[in-house]
Amino acid sequence: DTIAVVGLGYIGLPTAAVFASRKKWVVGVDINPDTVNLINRGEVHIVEPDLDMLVHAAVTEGYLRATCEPEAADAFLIAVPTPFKDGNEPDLAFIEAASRAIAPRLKPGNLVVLESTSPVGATEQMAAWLAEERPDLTFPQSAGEESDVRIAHCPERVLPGHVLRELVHNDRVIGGMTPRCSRAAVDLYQTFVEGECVVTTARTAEMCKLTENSFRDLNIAFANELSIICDKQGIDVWELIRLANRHPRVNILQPGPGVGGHCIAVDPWFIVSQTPDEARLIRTAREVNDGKPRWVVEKVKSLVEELVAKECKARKKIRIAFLGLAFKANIDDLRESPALAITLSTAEEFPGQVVAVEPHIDQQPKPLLEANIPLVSLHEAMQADIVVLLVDHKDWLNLPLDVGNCQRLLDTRGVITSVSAND
Ligand code: SAJ
Repeated sequence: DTIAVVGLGYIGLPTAAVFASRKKWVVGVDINPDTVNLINRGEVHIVEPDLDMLVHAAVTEGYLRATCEPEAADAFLIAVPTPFKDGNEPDLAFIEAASRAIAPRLKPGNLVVLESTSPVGATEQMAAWLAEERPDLTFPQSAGEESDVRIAHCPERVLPGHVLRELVHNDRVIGGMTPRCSRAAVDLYQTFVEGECVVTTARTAEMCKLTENSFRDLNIAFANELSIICDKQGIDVWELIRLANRHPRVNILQPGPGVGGHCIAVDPWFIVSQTPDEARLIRTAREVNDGKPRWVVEKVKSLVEELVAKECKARKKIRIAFLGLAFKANIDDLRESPALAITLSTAEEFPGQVVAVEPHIDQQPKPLLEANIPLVSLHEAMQADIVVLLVDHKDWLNLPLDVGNCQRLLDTRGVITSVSAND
């Protein structure tokens, strides 16, 4: 059996490599020739533990190769981005392009699976694009169980940083356009999935993925709202959450500087854009989480005013250090990172006064370069007048804590529990 994986990004490449590691013939398809060449040399363009080894082995053994042009295969997996266009609707242009690109290669008996996170109805839309390109073949929307081509949605649900483990061990939700389509997709995924493959409809599978990320967003928003309330009330939110979580039916997540990454901060908007009048909680959670970085910046500004009022230093001389730039702990990914956004907007208010520490990257990223924010050592950062912890990296485990009269520490992640300010 040959499997074509269209889109060799954070999901497509690991999935292609895992199929290849189970001795399936895999052709990876990507529109970017640099990505294709790199993979054909056995190298990878994304950072994910053990992925480099797996891809290298798969390419060397000949089970995985990459190309820009789709080829005939038994199953096609589409794992392309679905960005949220201009802030008001999901953009299916990549799914459309991928569908039209594979359509000429389709044969009776083929299976096409959409893996990309999608709004409800996207799988049916994909099937419609395929049918438009191939009037000579039959598809489930018109031919039902007798269709030549089988179509299913099987959303990815892996956690960046643990992709290879979660790909194998997580349960998979498989939504075929018909039961026969679902069965074909289950057979395919059972090649490597050790979790359960649970069957449903395509629309339910689409909504399921959006629901999972909205659930997490909502619960983080609750924690973030509590952190702002507690700040006003003079209560330690971390202690509060630890105590409340001792209740057998309470399990509050952790507040932070905001929600980053390309999934949780985006997917809930898919639901809001399709059902704006009904999705009231989901929208509010997004707004609460999106508002948190601004709150942190305001907090930093008030700390500056405090130091000025205490006559510690002139406003222009106050140095502010940010610990962590990634969108979450122990990764190097700066995409949609609230930590990065906070660092940049503080530097706009206090140009030349901001430094940052990010142990997971070696080179100063472009936005930092442009904003004149140097990357410094942890030791140097701890000398700043205001130190703001933004990411709970393991690297801060033994922070040198010696907060003087004229120094301020703002911990947005509750890593430092025993800060003793001397004043
Ligand atoms: N965060 C908090 N407090 C918490 C947990 C997370 O502030 O208690 C923040 C993180 O710091 C980060 C953001 O939320 O900025 C998102 O991080 P995450 O670890 O919750 O999730 P992602 O974006 O890395 O991956 C999510 C996962 N979804 C769920 O856990 C429901 C993953 O399983 C999905 O596959 C992925 O989205 C995706 O691709 O959709």
